[in-house]
This record gives sequence, C-alpha cells and structure tokens, in this order.
Amino acid sequence: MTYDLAIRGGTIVTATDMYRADIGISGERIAIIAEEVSGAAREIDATGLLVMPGGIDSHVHVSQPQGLGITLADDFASATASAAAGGNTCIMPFALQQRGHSLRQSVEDYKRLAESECYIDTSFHLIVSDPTPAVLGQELPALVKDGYTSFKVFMTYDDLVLNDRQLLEVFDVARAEKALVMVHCEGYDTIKFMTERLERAGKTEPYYHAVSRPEVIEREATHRAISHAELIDVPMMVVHVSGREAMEQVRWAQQRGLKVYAETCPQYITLTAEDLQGLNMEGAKYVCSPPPRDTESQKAIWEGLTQGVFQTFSSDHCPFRYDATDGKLNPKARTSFRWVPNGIPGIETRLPILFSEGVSKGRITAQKFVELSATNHAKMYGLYPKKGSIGVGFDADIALWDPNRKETIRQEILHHGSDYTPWEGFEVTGWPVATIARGKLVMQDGDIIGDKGFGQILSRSASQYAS
Ligand code: DUC
Ligand code: ZN
Ligand code: ZN
Repeated sequence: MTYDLAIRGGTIVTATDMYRADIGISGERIAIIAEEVSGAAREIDATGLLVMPGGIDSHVHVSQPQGLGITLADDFASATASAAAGGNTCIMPFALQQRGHSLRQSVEDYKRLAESECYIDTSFHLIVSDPTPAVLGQELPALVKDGYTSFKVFMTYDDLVLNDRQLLEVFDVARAEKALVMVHCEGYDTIKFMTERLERAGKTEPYYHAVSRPEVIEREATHRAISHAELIDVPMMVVHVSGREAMEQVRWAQQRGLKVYAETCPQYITLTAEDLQGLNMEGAKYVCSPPPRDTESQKAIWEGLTQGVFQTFSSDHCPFRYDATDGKLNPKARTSFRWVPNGIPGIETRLPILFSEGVSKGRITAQKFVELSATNHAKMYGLYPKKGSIGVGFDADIALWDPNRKETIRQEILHHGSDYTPWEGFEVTGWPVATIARGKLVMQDGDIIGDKGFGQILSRSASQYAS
C-alpha cells in the first residue's frame, strides 16, 4: 500500500500514550501507524517533534452579532486561519438565536456565513435565547436530530438571560433529546445590582467590570444551574469556570455522582483582575466574563485541571478590536465598564499557553494536554472517534509541536482579526510548527498555506457524556 503523506520520525502523543512511530495518511484519514512507514508520495520529517491530535476548540465566537454598533473582529476565514496557526484542526462556534427569531433560521444564517470560508472544520453549538413553545417543542428537537447536539444558555445579559423556569424547560428538552446543555453561570440580578451601585459611586473604569461580577455571583449561579440539572436529571457543562468558588461547586456535584462537567480557559490560569487596571482604557483589553480573578484562583484552576474536575480547556475566543469605535473603545465604553464589549481573543494562543504553563512547567503530562485540548472536546461534543485522537481510521487532524521552542507571544505574529493580544510579551516554551487538517498541510512555520473553503461544516453525534 502507498500513502499520500507520511509523518516520519516523530513522537506520537495521545490522551493515553506517548511513543515513537511513523504515520501513513491515505486521503483524509490515518491509514497506518508503524515503526517505519516508507514509500509515501510525500513525507514530513518530524524528528524531534511531538505529533499530537490537532486541537479542537469547543468554545469560540465568530461573526456573532453584538450590541448596536459593536462588531466581532473575526469572520470564519480569519478565525479558522488563526486557529490553524495555533495548532487547531477544528473549532466549535455558536449559532446565536436572537430573541424573536427562529432558531432554525439562525443556524441557516450562520452556515451561510461559514460555508466556503473555513480553513479547518467547523461545527456549531446553538445558543437558545428565546425558548418559545415552538423552539422547545419543534425546532430544538429537530435541530438535535440534524446533528446540533449541544446548546448554550445564559443566566445573565439583558438580551440572552433565561429565568429559572426557562432554564428548567430547556434542560428538560436536553434530557429528552440527549443533547448537552452548556451554561453560562453568572447571576443576572446580582450583576445588575452591583453595576448600578458602582456607577452611582462613579466607579466606571474597566477595572470595575471585575468588581461588578465577583466570584460569589458565579458561585451562586453555578450552584443554581447544578441544582436545576439535578432536579431534571440531565447532564450539564459549566463553561468558562474562572476560579475556586465555581470549581468547588462543580467538584461537589461530581462527588455526589451528578453528571456535571466543566470547562476552563487560558485567561483563568494566566490573567488576574489587576490586568483590568491599566492606565486610561488599557484595562478594557482584558474585559471578559467571568472576569479573571487572582493568583489563588489560578491555583484552584490548576487543582481542577489536574484532579479531573475540568474535562475541556477552551479559548472562549470572543475577539474585539481595541482601538476601534466598534470595539473596546466605542464611545460609550469611556462612560462605564458596562459598555465595554465582553470578550478577548485567544483562539491562536490557547494551546501554546496550556502547553507551556502545563507541560513545560511540569504541572501536567503531554497526554493530559492532549486530553484537555482535543480528545475530550471530541468526546464531549459527539465528534469521537472521527476526531480527537491519533489512530487508524481517525481523520488525519494532526499538529506537530516543537516542545523546546521558545516564543514570545506578540500581536505581530498572530493571525486573528483583533488588533491586540491580552498576552503581549508572554513567554512560552513549546510551539506548534505545522498543522495538518484531514491530511492537508494547512499551516507550516506560522504561514497559512491551506485553502479557504477546505474546512467543512460538520454535524455531530450525541455526546458520550449526555445520556
Ligand atoms: N460568555 C462567553 O461565553 N463568551 C464571551 C462573553 C460571555 O459572556
Ligand atoms: Zn458565556
Ligand atoms: Zn464564550
């Protein structure tokens, strides 16, 4: 048998193993793993490199409508190029239902935006903001059957929040359809109360965004969501956990045998609320929700990562331009933190940060890195065993990493649509030097050499974790 591509001389890492072997790829799939694979049409020399599953980023926002006059900085072309440059081969953005709109129509609109634009594969979660009887009774069940097997709901934000009754109704549909429900756990009323009190006191700078959403607000909402999930008896994913308080709620639920899963993100192991205290409006660059906490919280997140409380490590990439009137420095943002768009770019830096802070600093093994960055995302969201590991029959989604390469994260080397990175000057050890998506080399040495439109829009099976 001959192969289209062979990756030779590298060390393969999966969520369970690390060993020296070659890989032969036929078409879009891995056809053989052997001590030696020769005679392929093309070879890549991976001597000295780690050969890992391409990253799967299961929490990103792309081309999502924001408030009036605010625009996300990435479309599907720039987001997927940036993801590929960061060692990823698949992303999972959200198709947001705006209130008063059909959920099905929202999905079709996003698909149209993504089609012919993606460098790597893309698969949508839904965001349910308007759970009408038609959405709950017809649209949602039909969409789950069509392969949209996960959806997010919010416990805060004027235009997204669901009340407790609505959360329960959505959870009930998730249970019946075996879909995985993802929950943004921060309390609407408590944030509103804090925001208005701070504004009355003239405390309006970006830093007060963090003060308006303390850990106790995230902890209360996390506990409430867990309680609702227990009542309905449905599995649930707590997204973007920021610190000890919420992490301990998840651990408590898991210890009681509940199917409660959790995700965390690079900002919660590297940034703190102090980053929001930059001069003038510089702090706006770090405004995201939940906000970064403190170094003790970072320790708690590592505890959760190493103890298995967290299944996935995602970017929550939600990019805005800083120096732009439709971004962080929109005219109203100077009047109060409440108008600073919520979110930071991170699709390209997620994996180098986890590798460097985790593997290079000895906190986690390379296998655990693979589990947190790829394998569990595929299992959690119904892409396994097509994606998420290196094995015969899997899509040839592979990232080659130089574990010793030192790099300084800088805006000028990134491919996203934002005009800054929160990690400017952050030093890492370990860097992705090539990305192969379904057998095709899409990134080499930081250059995107893939084709726009190569990435497919994928439907998914039911989550292994959702039943
Ligand atoms: N939640 C997210 O998941 N992303 C950005 C903003 C937010 O509140
Ligand atoms: Zn959220
Ligand atoms: Zn998000």
